[in-house]
Amino acid sequence: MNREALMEATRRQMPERRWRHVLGVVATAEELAARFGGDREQVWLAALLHDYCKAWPVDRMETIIREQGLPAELLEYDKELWHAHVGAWAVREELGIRDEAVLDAIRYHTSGRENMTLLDKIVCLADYMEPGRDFPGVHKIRELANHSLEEALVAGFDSTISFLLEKGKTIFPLTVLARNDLIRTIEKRTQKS
Ligand code: DGI
Ligand code: FE
Ligand code: FE
Repeated sequence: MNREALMEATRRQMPERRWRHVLGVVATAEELAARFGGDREQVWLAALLHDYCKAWPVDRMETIIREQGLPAELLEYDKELWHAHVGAWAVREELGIRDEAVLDAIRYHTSGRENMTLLDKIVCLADYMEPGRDFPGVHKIRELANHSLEEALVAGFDSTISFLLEKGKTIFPLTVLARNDLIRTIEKRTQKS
């Protein structure tokens, strides 16, 4: 599929407002790649497809998790986490995307994970700070992103974790592991310099 066909296939999955968010993530991810590196094609593709099934009905996602062998553990956590894993499955099935690095960036864009790749970080951070985002702390995240992907991402995860604590919700273990790992990466870097 060419770029135009991929964009059309993605736009059809979601309402206009979500599509504008996706375009914001694509533009922001491209800016981050210009600053920090990253394969332009992979960045574009993963950013475009990251929320592919965000607007799908929850029971459709649940069925896919159960029947396609996705991690059953997801069902015990917030439904907001499901679209990332189901999205990676869906773009492989429906659009023929086979690049595992792109599929991983989609799969982990919400939770994060340990040892996030440059591509994972760019997509996850762009999702936090695209121009349409407006939540307490987003300015700080944009500022940190001028010099450090990792520091900006920690600020992003901090805001999500605070939000979840505030609401009395569970925290998916990968989010805690991702944050710990990023903090250690930042610490190692400051010890060296
Ligand atoms: O799909 P988007 O709205 O663009 O953003 P996203 O994929 O980052 O989803 C974020 C939502 O997921 C946010 O409202 C918080 C919710 N969420 C629920 N449990 C967790 C979680 N996010 C993370 N990172 N970790 C969780 O345990
Ligand atoms: Fe998402
Ligand atoms: Fe998103």
